[in-house]
Formats: sequence, C-alpha cells, structure tokens
Amino acid sequence: MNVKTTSSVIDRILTIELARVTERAAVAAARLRGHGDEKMADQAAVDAMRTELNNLPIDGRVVIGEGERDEAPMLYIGEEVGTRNGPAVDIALDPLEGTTICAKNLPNSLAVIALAERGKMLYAPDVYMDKIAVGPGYPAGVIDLRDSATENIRRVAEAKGVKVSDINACIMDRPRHARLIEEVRATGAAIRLIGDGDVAGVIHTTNPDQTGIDVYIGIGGAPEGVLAAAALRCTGGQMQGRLILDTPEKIARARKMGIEDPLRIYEMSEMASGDVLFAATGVTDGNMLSGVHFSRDAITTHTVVMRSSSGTVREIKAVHRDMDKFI
Ligand code: VTB
Repeated sequence: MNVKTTSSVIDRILTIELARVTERAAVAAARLRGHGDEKMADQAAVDAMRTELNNLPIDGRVVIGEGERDEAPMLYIGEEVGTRNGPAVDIALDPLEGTTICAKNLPNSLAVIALAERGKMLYAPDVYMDKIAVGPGYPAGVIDLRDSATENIRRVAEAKGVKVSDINACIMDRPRHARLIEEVRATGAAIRLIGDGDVAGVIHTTNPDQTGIDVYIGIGGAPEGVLAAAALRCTGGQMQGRLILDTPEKIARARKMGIEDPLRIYEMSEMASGDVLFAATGVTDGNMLSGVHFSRDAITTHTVVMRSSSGTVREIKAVHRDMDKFI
C-alpha cells in the first residue's frame, strides 16, 4: 500500500480551493477578452488571482510568476502569498496564459496555477524551452528531445498503432519553427499551428480524442513548460524540456537560479516533483475547457483540477450567482 505522510502530501482540500483562484482570474480576464488590449486583460487576471490566492491557507511562495520583482509589481518571483497558515508550498502561475489569444478572443486562453511542496518545482528563468510531450498510455521513452522530430513522431505512431499520417502534432506558429514544421510535414503527420498558449497545447495531448492532438513539439516559454509539466505529472503522460541558454547572460542568470548544466534535458518529474496540484480555468472557449460565459443572473466557468499523488482529474463547471464577488 502506498502510505502517504501528511508532510509529503499537500492537503487535498487545496485542490478544490485552487479552482476558486483560477476561476476568479479567468472571469476578470474574460470581461476584457476580444478588446485587443492584452495588457489590460492580463492585469485584471493578475489582480484577481492575487486577491483569491491570498485567501488560501498556505505559506506560499511564487517561483514562477509575472516576472522579477523589479519588473512585476504583483505575483513576482519570490512574492509570499496565502494566509501563511498552512503548508509551505511553491507556486507556479500564469493568471492569463495566452494574452494575445484573449485579446483576439480566439480559443484556448487559460488562467493557470500549479502548487507543489516547497523546493519541488524547477525554478526556471524566463527564457525559451525546447519541449516535447505526449499524453498517458505510451511506453516510457517514446519521446526524446535527443532524437529528431521525425524519429519521435514515428515512435508515437507506432506505439499508438496508427500510421504516421494519422498523428497530429501541435506546434507554435513561429518563424523559429520553420524547419521543424517542414520536417514534421515531410513525415506525413498533420500539424495544428497555434498562435500562443503552449500550456494548453501540451495539456491537449492528454486527451487526443477530444482535442485532436497527439504530440506537442517546439520552443516556447520555460515558465509555461514548468506549468505544463505540473499538469502532465497529474494526468500521466511524458514531457521533456531543455532550457535555451544561448548567451552568457542567460547562462549566468540560470546559474543564479541553481541551474549548473545549460544543456540539461529535464524530465517531467524533474520540472515538477513531489505532490503537485494543478488548476486551469478556460477564459475563451477551447478544445478542452469552455470559456467564461456571462448571463443576466450568473457567470459560468469551466475548470480542471488535478492532483499528482492520486492522479485524480476533476472538471468543475461552476455557476456563480454571487456575481458581485467578481466585480
Ligand atoms: C509560449 C506561450 C505563451 O509565449 O510559451 C510563448 O505559451 C513563447 O514565447 O502564451 P513567444 O511568444 O516569444 O514565442 C506566449 O505566447 C505568451 O507570450
């Protein structure tokens, strides 16, 4: 039997509490979606998330947040959050993941948070990360950043028992991916090009029947990589990430955060280990989560909450009638 001590497992009640945090951020951002103003929507989400986070019974410390202390007045890296009456936890958050998506009212922008035991999340600097991810059900080692995209896709197809041309890869639509896109297309696999939001892109691999995505490949933000790894830790699946530390300045910045080997490939469980809780609420309608909907007498939100130690994944559709709370 898997005996868990209270010191190594975060109180499970917090899983549900986390939903409140992302719900509130999502509602704040959703009021400003489609208005073309990324900063305004992001700021609203940050304010709302911080307010709700400070109600949580945790001794929390932001390790992945809105930026360094001097560049982000709120939810900066190192900020202490919560009531301080509770477990010592590290927090990775993105109150509005996909600010551009939200500003354009396109699918899959999210309010996201992950919570881990203190010291168990990778303190990733805000640089790029090369990522590859698949959902649960594949043999260990099916993906590997050391191998070509062609080889990875071939292995995923074989393990899934389908033709390579039946595989769908999700890649961010960026000039830096021109060669990757060409290579993947040459395998015969299909690509979903996304404008932003690679946390959602990675999470979508966990439910290919619903999202149509089998594998995520490409370079996105490192903070988003850690958030996505936290989610996959809960659902199962595999992910690897390699920080792109391509200047002496970035190498020095990473070293200050405890990263000695600039070429190291991190496995999912090295990016988020121990007991991890994860929550995401849809801001705009998406492939897995509906966005926030407003009606005359209620606000509806759709949230997924997960916990690594049990592997439980809950979807919460909430009807909020106490609408004043969200003003
Ligand atoms: C991604 C994506 C984010 O940043 O990680 C990306 O998930 C990476 O940076 O939504 P570039 O935009 O420079 O490619 C975002 O798009 C947010 O800016």
